[in-house]
Amino acid sequence: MKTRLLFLGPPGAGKGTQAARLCEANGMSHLSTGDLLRSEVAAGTALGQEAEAVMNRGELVSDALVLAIVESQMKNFSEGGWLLDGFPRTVPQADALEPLLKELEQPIEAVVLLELDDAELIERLLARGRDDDNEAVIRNRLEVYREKTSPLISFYRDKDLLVSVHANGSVEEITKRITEMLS
Ligand code: B4P
Repeated sequence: MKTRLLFLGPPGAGKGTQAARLCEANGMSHLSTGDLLRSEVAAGTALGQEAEAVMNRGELVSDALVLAIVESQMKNFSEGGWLLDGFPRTVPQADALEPLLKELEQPIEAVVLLELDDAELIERLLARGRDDDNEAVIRNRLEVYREKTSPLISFYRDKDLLVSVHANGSVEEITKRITEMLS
């Protein structure tokens, strides 16, 4: 099974849910930039204070800030592989990731794109009810995804790394689908 992975997809597609299951089952390191940013916010660090308002508007935190977090965490990657969840989210982040992975001599093996239609995304996020999960903010996050993150689909398709998975159905079904695609 491929164990050096990126998870890509719109907000609410289940990246965090599926990433946690896959990493647990396969002994991979799970790096979620969303979770790392939320811990900085909860701890009230300077970085968290800078990120909080941006996240609550449904915008993306600056590339420089996210890259600083990712770079420090990559040193702790497990031998068993890793999964970057919600990172990269922009083409500049993807460009910056390449030399970091080259230095580690650990190239990406696959980029998993989780796809789901907007109505279901909105329904799931409203049910989750995090601080950034109200309808106006969710719609903005979907716009931001289309504008800034979706160009990564062709970026990774051109590198022959993209694997698309339908993210509808039960959590277990989707994990099975992803695992089969990566075997
Ligand atoms: P993230 O933390 O990455 O969260 P997300 O995209 O909203 O959700 P995800 O797709 O992981 O869905 P989940 O599993 O939770 O980003 C939050 C914010 O952080 C961004 O808006 C941005 O501001 C900032 N950020 C993060 N990374 C950044 C970066 N690289 N650059 C700049 N800014 C960055 O699932 C959603 C809900 O659906 C859950 O309630 C779950 O229980 C439910 N669910 C999951 N699977 C389901 C299923 N099969 N059926 C029904 N419900 C399901």
